[in-house]
Amino acid sequence: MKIIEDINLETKFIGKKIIYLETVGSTNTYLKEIGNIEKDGTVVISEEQTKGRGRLGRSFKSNSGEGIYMSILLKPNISLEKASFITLIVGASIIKTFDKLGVKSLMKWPNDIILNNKKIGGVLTELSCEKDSINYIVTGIGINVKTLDFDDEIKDKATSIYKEGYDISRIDIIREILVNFERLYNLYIENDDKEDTLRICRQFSAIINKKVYVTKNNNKELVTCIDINNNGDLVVKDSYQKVKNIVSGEVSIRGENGYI
Ligand code: BTX
Repeated sequence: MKIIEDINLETKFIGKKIIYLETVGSTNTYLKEIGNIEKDGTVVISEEQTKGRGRLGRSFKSNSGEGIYMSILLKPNISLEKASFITLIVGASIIKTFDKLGVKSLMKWPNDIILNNKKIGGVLTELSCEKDSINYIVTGIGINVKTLDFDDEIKDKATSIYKEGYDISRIDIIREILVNFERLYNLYIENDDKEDTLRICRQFSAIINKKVYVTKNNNKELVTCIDINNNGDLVVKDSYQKVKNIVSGEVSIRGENGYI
């Protein structure tokens, strides 16, 4: 295990300590276990994950050396219901990073990053709570950077930056994500300012103005996405033209004719 104290990041606290691992089950699980003793902003990066996790018990394939598998520890003084917005902040930081690096990625609300209609990565935010207060938050980022071959079950919906024709180093992506994240996160935590994050989520949305299936507890409904509201909820219109807000959490979104 290598601990990098500073990789010349232009940040105040995010990534001031980076724990670098060759392999781990899951960077989120690892960081959750040491969340009490490590300081706010600590980052764990692994070359490989053997049990990379997605949402709702799903797995995230994390081949050695092929992607970014990274988690950030956060200790904000916020109420429980404000925590889910952090997933959108992370997503917006990733999208903004790629935009700057010339990669036109989109966000599939609330946590997937899409390139050319396929998934290049995702975000998994988890909380450690006591009663109604947050001990700490771990938010994890998985991005396929160099992967060329995907397992059969995901090969139709997964891709990587390299596979789509972009040769960008992982460290350049990581640096830019952490800088963008700290800025958007501070705006939110210090001033409750969500404007920039929401603007990016709306402008780079893969699903606004599209029909998608929303699945919750085996209930599948075809809706049209209209907007993301100021709370970060997805605003949709159902088949009876009724407008509803969808809160992230237990829902999955699928395109009308496939993944997106
Ligand atoms: P998700 O639940 O939206 O996506 C998981 C689903 O995506 C899987 O069920 C599978 O269908 C598909 N999938 C699996 N692996 C890949 C892949 N490499 N590329 C594209 N599609 C895939 C998304 O969850 C959130 C993923 C967060 C991963 C990070 S990595 C660092 C941190 N540690 C950890 O264990 N998870 C997070």
